[in-house]
Amino acid sequence: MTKPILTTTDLSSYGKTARLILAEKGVDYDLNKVEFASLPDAIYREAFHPFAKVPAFQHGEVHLYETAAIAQYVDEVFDGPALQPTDPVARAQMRKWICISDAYVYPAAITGLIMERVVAPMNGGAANEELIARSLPEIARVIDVIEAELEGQDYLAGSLSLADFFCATVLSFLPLAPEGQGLLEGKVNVGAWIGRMTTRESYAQAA
Ligand SMILES: N[C@@H](CCC(=O)N[C@@H](CS)C(=O)NCC(=O)O)C(=O)O
Repeated sequence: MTKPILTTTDLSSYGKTARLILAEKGVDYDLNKVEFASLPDAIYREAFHPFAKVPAFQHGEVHLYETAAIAQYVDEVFDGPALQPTDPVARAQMRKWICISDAYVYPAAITGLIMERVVAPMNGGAANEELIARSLPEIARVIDVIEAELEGQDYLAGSLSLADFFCATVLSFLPLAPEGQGLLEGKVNVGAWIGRMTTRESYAQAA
């Protein structure tokens, strides 16, 4: 079978989710690392991602972008443990949590906090304090909703699924910012779940 190629940057949460899923499935793939600064280039947009994001995925003639699509394809095409439930309710729950990750978790935690508090200063810029202040209640809401969902269950869709690799990966970046660490304090279900996820072998492989 043709060896797939994942194109991503260092420090990409979505790229990490794709790498985790490839690792969980035991897929042998090549990693094509690009720089954030090169994403807007016409050549990158044409070859990989018209909207100038990572990750992008290639498997023979199949070219994909959008992490949820890549994750579904990898789970369905490659051997290894199934990461999508077959039960329609659990499957819908998984889809719901992937949508929540894209619509609320990533924008609040990564765009609103980590990019500002951690990445902007790394690049010599100043954090947008107003954006951070607006994002903190959104992050708190996301954590509270997940804390309640995980009462009495180990994973978002009941059993381990693609959804956990989306949401837990984003939230695992929070301790990089003091405010993020603070918001996680006392959230025992979320803390245990992030611990369960980040101690998986796949996290070490995708580090
Ligand atoms: N909807 C896209 C989002 C991908 C995305 O936002 N990736 C971030 C890195 S985690 C990115 O490429 N950011 C570059 C930028 O916004 O300039 C997906 O699901 O793959």
